Amino acid sequence: MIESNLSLSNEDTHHDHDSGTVVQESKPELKRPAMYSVVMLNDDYTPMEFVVEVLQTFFSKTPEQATQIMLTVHTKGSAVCATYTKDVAETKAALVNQYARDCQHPLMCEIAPAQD
Ligand code: TYC
Repeated sequence: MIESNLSLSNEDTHHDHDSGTVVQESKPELKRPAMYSVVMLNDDYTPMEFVVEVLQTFFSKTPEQATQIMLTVHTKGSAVCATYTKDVAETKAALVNQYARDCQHPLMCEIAPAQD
């Protein structure tokens, strides 16, 4: 049986008039998803130009934005590249880490719960 859940609260149940079966309505999925940031970490060896290329390629940054983020990582130790849902953040971090490995650079990204 197909029933809309849009006008029902989380606790609502229906008594099916034909069979007497109690139908638990599905919970409306209205909450915004948890968000995670991809955080880039500094190291002593990855060339600055490579970091800028990564930020443009994987995070669609302009050359100016990419340079600013790279310099923040270089001077402060880390910086947020971008914020996504958890699945996307995990995938972006893994893609960057694999690409850096493939290119034999120690550059690393990790993910962290976004600050609101
Ligand atoms: N610290 C590196 C250097 O001096 C540059 C760098 C910047 C490396 C940002 C990693 O995420 C990074 N060549």
